[in-house]
Amino acid sequence: KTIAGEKGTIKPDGVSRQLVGKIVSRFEERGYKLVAIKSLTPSPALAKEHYSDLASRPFYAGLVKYITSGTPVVAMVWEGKDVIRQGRRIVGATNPLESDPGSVRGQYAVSVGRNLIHASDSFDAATKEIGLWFDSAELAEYEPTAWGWVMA
Ligand code: DAT
Ligand code: MG
Repeated sequence: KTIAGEKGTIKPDGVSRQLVGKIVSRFEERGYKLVAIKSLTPSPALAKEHYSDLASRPFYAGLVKYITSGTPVVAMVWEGKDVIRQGRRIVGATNPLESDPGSVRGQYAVSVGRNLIHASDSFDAATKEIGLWFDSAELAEYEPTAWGWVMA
């Protein structure tokens, strides 16, 4: 089953700061469909593969350590019109100094290394990440009640 969705992950700081509900609400209230959601502590292997594009960067080891700290993350799949590009806008720029104040990072984060949430940045990345974090049986197929009105 192929889901044209985006993969979002609330990072350990978002869970520890008890912002999960507020972050989930932004996607839900926008009208996106929650296809999958689970809380877990990723293994180092999963975190490394998730961020494999950044393996040569100086912050990579610290990034993997943060994501695998033991405080769980909340992995999500969201589906709907323009969800990848809109998801990036909901989340905000990587560096909170540049994040729009209305975005998740712009409202709640001040450090690039503790920026609360991951969001896929392309269709290919989303496809890779959904496959990495979820079994296809975990991806729900249903239609939210207002779907036709929101996604017209
Ligand atoms: P994004 O999470 O906005 O997609 P990215 O893919 O470029 O950003 O980097 C992944 C994560 O790595 C980012 O959310 C936080 C961390 N990171 C990026 N640049 C960093 C930097 N210069 N110093 C510390 N951490 C950084
Ligand atoms: Mg990225």
